[in-house]
Amino acid sequence: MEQKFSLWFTEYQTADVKISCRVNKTIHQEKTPFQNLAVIDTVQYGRMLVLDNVIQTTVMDEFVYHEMITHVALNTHAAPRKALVIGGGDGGTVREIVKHRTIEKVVHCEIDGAVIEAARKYLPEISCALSHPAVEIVIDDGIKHVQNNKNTYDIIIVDSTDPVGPAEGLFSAAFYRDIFGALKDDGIFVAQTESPFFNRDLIPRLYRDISGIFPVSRLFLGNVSTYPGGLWTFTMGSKKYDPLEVDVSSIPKMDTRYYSPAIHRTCFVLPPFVEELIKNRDEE
Ligand code: AG3
Repeated sequence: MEQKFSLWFTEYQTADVKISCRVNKTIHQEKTPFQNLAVIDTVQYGRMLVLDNVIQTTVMDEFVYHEMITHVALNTHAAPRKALVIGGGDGGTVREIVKHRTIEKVVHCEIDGAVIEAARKYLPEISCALSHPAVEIVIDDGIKHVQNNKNTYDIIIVDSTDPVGPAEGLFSAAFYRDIFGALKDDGIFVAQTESPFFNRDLIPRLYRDISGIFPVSRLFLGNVSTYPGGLWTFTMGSKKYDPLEVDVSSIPKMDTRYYSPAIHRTCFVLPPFVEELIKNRDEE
């Protein structure tokens, strides 16, 4: 029998939980001005992007996250034309956005150009739309970008790393207010908001902040096998449209593997332990 290498990559998902993946090969490693970046080829998940030792995305399960962070919001908006992605240097979110026929322009604002370069070279399946004619790449701080571009976007997607290090400011009420200002009158914002098992302080705070700024706020779920706990949350703030009022039978047929019109509904059905995180405590 062929012997497998005993080379493993380990992420500490919390101080007390770790995930390990058997490695075929380290494809690339560098220290950027912002973080440590690695692309690793793993036996189970294929190539994965790792930033500061945290799994960002893998060729095997990236579709769940990128489809959910994109299509729920874009199919809630009547005609999204101009979208902004903050973070998401691997390009997966941009790839999903350009599947929408109304989209004319995607501004992709990533603070660390090295992530984009590595994704282009080593993760072509994920980064393939980065050279799409509608896409403009801006290497800048997303916080500055939303402050300087008022009333500009139909959709803003915050595809960030965990709320430590470079992404910390992307989980603040001040940033959400700037996002509100950068959206048009019927704009929609969505962010990845971590694990309902392990981030039980963060999620209620974010939800409270977002619902204090946007008339419509909704939390929804997807299942990302390599993220802590698997079950993952996304939070939407919308100025006008409610994702629960979408006529799902009118959603155009899309090339997706997780998102579907039925999932557009069911992703908002929250198990009680998740519902509890966003319950308005004043109403009790
Ligand atoms: N953004 C990373 C989500 C957080 C993952 N956390 C973790 N594995 N501990 C995803 C970037 C994909 N575009």
